[in-house]
Amino acid sequence: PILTKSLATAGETAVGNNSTNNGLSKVITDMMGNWDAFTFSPIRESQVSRAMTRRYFADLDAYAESDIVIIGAGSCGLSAAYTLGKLRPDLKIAIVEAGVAPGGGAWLGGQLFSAMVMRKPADAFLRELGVPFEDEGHFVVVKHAALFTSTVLSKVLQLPNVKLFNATAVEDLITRKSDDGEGSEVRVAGVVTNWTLVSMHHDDQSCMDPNTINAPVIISTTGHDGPFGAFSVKRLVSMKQLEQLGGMRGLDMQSAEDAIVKNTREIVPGLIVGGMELSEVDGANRMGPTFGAMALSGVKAAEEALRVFDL
Ligand code: AHZ
Repeated sequence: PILTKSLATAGETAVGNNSTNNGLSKVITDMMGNWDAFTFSPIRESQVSRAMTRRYFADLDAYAESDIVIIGAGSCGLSAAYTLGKLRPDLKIAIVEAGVAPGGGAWLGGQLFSAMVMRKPADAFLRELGVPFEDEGHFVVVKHAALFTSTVLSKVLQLPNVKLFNATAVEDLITRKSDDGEGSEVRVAGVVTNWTLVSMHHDDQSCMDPNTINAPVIISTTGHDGPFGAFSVKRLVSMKQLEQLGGMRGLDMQSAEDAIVKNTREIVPGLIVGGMELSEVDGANRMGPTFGAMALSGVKAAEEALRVFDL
């Protein structure tokens, strides 16, 4: 554990809302109907710039050596971050998400149909988060997938030992010669990152060098292959650490979810793969719009990370 308290978290104040009997805080209710007298506290533009950049660069500095990096902030990556961040407040956990908006494919329950289905026993994770659901027997339904995603996201972001770097793509893996004696040529020892917008312009701009994060354990949850996704496992193939990918198979909800959770594991030393990225390694079926396996694969990835870490 190498947690150093970053500038971003130093001196934070807890905010209570002092709610009145109408449910809103007294400060807000006093403001309402009194807008003529209203004014914001003074500020200078440079203060805003410094407030943001000082914290961001302090975080870049602090998290350049992380304990765990999670690649991808979809339902699996966020579930892993929540579990690890809660279990081990002493570990420094960086999440790197290529998109501006974290959440991956979990903002809608499937197609455009709002509700999110989770098969039991994944309701345990919803209870853990405090996300309400309707019980339909063998499965439960959250009224909107965004309720799950925003809740897990807000809990993760409140953890002092987790930093989300969004709009940042993992462009490569850092590797070292392996010393595990089990036939693996390399161990993964970190990630190479770049602003996503920069990553998208390597073809039409001259070299724009990336940044790095060292960490003894990486959890990759970049989703199934597509325009992006399955990033780490495709890279393992191109660096000849995996012979080939199995390729995600057709949809079979019944078997797919068990397989993803049970097979969430360290693929090469230092790299754990979870969620739908794993289906590309194993040639496993997809499960479509049911999300219990993503949450519990995240929990299993967290457990594997602590085991690999030997802590
Ligand atoms: O932006 C991606 C998404 O938020 C992010 N990501 C991908 N490549 C990345 C890279 N660097 C940083 N190189 C990267 N971030 O990874 C996230 C993946 O989220 P996801 O929701 O696609 O994956 P998941 O495995 O958490 O959940 C998948 C849920 C399912 S199942 C399914 C089906 O069976 O068809 N489809 C989906 C979306």
